[in-house]
Amino acid sequence: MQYRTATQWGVYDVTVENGAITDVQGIPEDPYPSAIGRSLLDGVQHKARIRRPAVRRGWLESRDRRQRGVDEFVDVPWDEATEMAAGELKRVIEEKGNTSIFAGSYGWASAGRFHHAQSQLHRFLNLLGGATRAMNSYSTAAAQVILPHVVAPWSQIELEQTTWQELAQHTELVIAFGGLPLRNTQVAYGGITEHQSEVGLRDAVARDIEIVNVGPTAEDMPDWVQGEWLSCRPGTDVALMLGMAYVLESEGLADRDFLASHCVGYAQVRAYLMGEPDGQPKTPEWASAVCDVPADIIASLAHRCAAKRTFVTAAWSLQRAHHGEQPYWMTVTLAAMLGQVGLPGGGFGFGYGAEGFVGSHWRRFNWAPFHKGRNPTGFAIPVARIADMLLHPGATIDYDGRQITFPDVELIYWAGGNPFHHHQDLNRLVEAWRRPATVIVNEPWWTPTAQWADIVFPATTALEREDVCASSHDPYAHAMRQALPPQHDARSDHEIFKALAAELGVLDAFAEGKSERAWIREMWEESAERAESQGFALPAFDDFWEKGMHRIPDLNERPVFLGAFREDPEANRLHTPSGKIELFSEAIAEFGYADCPGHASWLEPFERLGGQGSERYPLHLLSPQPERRLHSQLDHANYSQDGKIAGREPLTMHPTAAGARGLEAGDVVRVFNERGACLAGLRLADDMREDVVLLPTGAWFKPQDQTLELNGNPNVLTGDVGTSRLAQGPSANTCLVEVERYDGVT
Ligand SMILES: Nc1nc2c(c(=O)[nH]1)N[C@H]1C(S)=C(S)[C@@H](COP(=O)(O)OP(=O)(O)OC[C@H]3O[C@@H](n4cnc5c(=O)[nH]c(N)nc54)[C@H](O)[C@@H]3O)O[C@H]1N2
Ligand SMILES: Nc1nc2c(c(=O)[nH]1)N[C@H]1C(S)=C(S)[C@@H](COP(=O)(O)OP(=O)(O)OC[C@H]3O[C@@H](n4cnc5c(=O)[nH]c(N)nc54)[C@H](O)[C@@H]3O)O[C@H]1N2
Ligand SMILES: [Mo]
Repeated sequence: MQYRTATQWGVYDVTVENGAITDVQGIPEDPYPSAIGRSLLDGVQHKARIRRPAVRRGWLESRDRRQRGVDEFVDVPWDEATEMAAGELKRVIEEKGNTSIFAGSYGWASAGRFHHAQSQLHRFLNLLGGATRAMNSYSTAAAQVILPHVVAPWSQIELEQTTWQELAQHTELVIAFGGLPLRNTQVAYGGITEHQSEVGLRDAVARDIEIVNVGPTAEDMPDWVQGEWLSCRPGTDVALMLGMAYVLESEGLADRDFLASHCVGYAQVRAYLMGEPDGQPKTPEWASAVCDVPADIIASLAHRCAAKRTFVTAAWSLQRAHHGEQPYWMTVTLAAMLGQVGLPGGGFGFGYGAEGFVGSHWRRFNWAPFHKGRNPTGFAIPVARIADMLLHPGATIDYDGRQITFPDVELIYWAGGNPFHHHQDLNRLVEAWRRPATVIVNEPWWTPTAQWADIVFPATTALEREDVCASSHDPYAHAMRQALPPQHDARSDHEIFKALAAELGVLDAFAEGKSERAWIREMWEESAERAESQGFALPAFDDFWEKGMHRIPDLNERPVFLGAFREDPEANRLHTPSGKIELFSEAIAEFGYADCPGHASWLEPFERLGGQGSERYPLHLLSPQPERRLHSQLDHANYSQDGKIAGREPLTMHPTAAGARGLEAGDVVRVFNERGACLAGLRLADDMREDVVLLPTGAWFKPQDQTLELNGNPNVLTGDVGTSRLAQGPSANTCLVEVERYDGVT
């Protein structure tokens, strides 16, 4: 039998024979189906599945916290495990209050609107009085906080910015900081039907657009693009852009009219460029010493940008770094100086090689969600400050002009994420994670986070339940069929919370007496009302369910991003305090943060090549997204494992750097700094910087002890430092290391 399913990396037809998955095929609508789909073949029915509810022995016997992550687990029947978890939730709420429950529960889980693990968890906890939540994302925390001050809310930029079609038609020069790694466009949050990024980029290439990849590796641009590669040090893009801006200003190439009519604060930027406040003009020579791009190349890049219809774009990775607010503010500043914001194919945009929906022209539509209700505590921390919160209850941090005081967390509940994948400085997280009394996790697989819990509930995967996949940036809705019975004793997150809700007296409010199918139908009907108010119709639920797929109508025309603002900045004010692009922000300046001053600035990160820390650790480690999986998901499956070297995550290095260390391709290497160490399998590439190494995220955290991680998880090396007091985002890409051969036995 064939069943249609949807994932965060595409839609597939899955063949099931005799209860086992035997084939996975992309659907005809998808021009570039992602090969990650293959991991469903063996990854779903796998020995890594959690078979039954399990409780950690130390917690069960003595409420121990220190052996968390080390202890063995004991299988416990569903009703007993449910009683234990409910009892603990009740105790913590009564004794410590609701903010002592941390339900940050960040993570990507699976596609499907109803079985959205985090929404299920939040609805359940809201009915108990709420919990401490998390805000913003690991993906774009710095962007989400800085850009509304400067130009527009992040969600608007993400969904409305320039399309690939416009780029192909109007742009002459694309400057891509961090390249356009199509590898990442396999994925889109909530699901993706047509993988169109490669279509868009191929169109642009066919029209002979000049494309420049500025970054640490040529591999961030497909080789068929045949563009230029400008090698720069990671984390120094702001200096490079300032060098370009200096040239524009000093040679009279900045668009003074646009800066005067559509922006505020250019005077302060200009003064900074000329070195008035700090005695340092931001000349190309100055920039070159920081970013390692020759000064004449910086100057000529500025000249080329000013002479052409230029699109300046930056990868999301640039802002996942210390002072990550600055590269995005500077990207907007540079584009504003070029004066092409709001012109077709001109201006700025972000993440064209980050997710598959970016730059798509499809109609945006907000499908009805599974309603979470209101969090009565109203309390949230910046998502990446979790270890700080657990380690320092009662401490106060700055965030976007206000202050947040950390609660004393007694219980963590996680559903649909993997903090032992996503958080930085995992050795620090280990310490922090052992502070609360109880950790409860819903998971399909024995991931590191499940292994680091006290009570583990086995969750079904998307293939073991039914749902609807539909996301705000994709024109399709898909009926996700149940292809397999729940494996072993697994239950859907919804069922898990229903049982807990029954135990705690909120079952009626949580489930409203509805079956899962009834919820899905009701969400469809609410979406149909929303569609009607926007002038189009959805089919009746039963018709949709029978057909299995529906495509909403395209828009006739997509307006040019910020085009109306360009035409009439008074009538079409931006949502910034001045209504204009804020190259200098009074609001941010008034916060008085040294690590995020009033205009885009070059600020020394806590470590960098050619700067602090590089004498001891001469290699910059970047941890980009993995080619063969979504983060840590299905790392146990053959498709991910086939990409390993010597059984470990591949570390990519330049042959000269490897030679200097006596290393060869295929070697097991030890990657280390003062925060930690991991093993990896060595891969060589000669089209990258000699002082950079790349270790993708997502290998399952497997510590031999505090001093060595065995699978190649880069987050034992990264620093757990907020981007700044403004956004408090993650700084994963600010990281120096050394690499040596590993001859030990593991
Ligand atoms: N060093 C470094 N670290 C990074 C990054 C980086 O670039 N460098 N990137 C960061 C970014 S951008 C992100 S978004 C994060 C991603 O971090 P996460 O989103 O936490 O990573 P995933 O591996 O997708 O975790 C999802 C988990 O949900 C589980 N799951 C799947 N379906 C279900 C379900 O139906 N129910 C339940 N209960 N669980 C389910 C999966 O098994 C998996 O363990 O990582 C961040 N970490
Ligand atoms: N296959 C796959 N695709 C994914 C994901 C996945 O897990 N797997 N995850 C998805 C998620 S959650 C997200 S948030 C996006 C992330 O999208 P991004 O954050 O854009 O992706 P990364 O792969 O971390 O980084 C892209 C490239 O930026 C370069 N780079 C890093 N630091 C710098 C720098 O300081 N300067 C310059 N110029 N370049 C730099 C690196 O060489 C890297 O290859 O990807 C999404 N796409
Ligand atoms: Mo992300």
